[in-house]
Amino acid sequence: IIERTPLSKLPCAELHLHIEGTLEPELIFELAARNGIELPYADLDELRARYEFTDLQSFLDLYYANMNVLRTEADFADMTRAYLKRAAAAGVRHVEMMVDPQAHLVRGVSLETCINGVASVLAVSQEEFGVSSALIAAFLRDRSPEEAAKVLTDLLDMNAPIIGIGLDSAEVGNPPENFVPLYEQARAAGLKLVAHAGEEGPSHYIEQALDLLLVDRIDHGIRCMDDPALVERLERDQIPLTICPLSNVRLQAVDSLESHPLPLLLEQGLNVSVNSDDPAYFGGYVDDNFAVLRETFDLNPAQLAQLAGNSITGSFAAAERKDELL
Ligand code: ES4
Ligand code: ZN
Repeated sequence: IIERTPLSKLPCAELHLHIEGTLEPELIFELAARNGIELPYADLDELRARYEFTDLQSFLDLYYANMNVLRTEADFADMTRAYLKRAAAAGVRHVEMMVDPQAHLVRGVSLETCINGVASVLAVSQEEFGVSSALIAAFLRDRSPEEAAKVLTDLLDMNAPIIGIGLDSAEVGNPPENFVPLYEQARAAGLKLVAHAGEEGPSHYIEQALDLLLVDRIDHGIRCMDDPALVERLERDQIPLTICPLSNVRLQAVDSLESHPLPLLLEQGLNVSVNSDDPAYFGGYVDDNFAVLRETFDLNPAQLAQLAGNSITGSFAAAERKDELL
């Protein structure tokens, strides 16, 4: 019998979550039917058979294809509500979620539809689910920096309720240095800054995100392991790394969960947290990520509490909310 500390005793924040990555197969079929969209899969099993990935791109192909069912504000709202319900059950008390506006704009879905659909539910997340929340607009690094700048301008013009910007999608060959003007624009607007770096890309991209984009937090960052001086810097400056164990395993960013660097980074005093990334695609939510970590590495209560605490200190929540959760 495995002794389990109830996760409910560890309130945590989820800092690395793509809301479109919470779109479960059942909801994909429901939204397709509602919107009169014919799916290229006969049934749930046929769709589920596609969830085997060899790298980031093989996942992104399915992730973007499945978004096709998101057409109306209600679709975005229903997806967001389903996530918050599941996250609350996982012990999440605060979430900073990313949305990919460009992935919808290219399909002819407006910024208003996507942002208002998600934001309408985030506005009541505390009252309805006991989860405080914030929204981060993520930009697709495999599309042009000019397009990203235009979308950010539109978001600012419409007063979109975003607290920050992020950078995601295909990493290798699309370095942070390409997005310096975008991050300057966001910083000038008072937004927080995060970026995926060192997921599949080299450790040098993590340094670029810190030195050129001036990010507050790194999403993933696991490739810092290739550069001991960088690991030391991340520890010294307490740069939060939002780690996603099941994602890294499913996308083969690590050879196996057993070889995941999270325990080493935790041991070395870095601010690492546990996150689900795209839970509908990678085999689980935050509680599932904690469960596999605990089973694989036999983490003790102090280590689990440190991970949960890091998620709160690494968040952009107001000081009073952090005090409540710590
Ligand atoms: C993503 Cl796991 C991951 N990496 C990069 N971009 C993404 N967008 C959604 N999930
Ligand atoms: Zn991600």
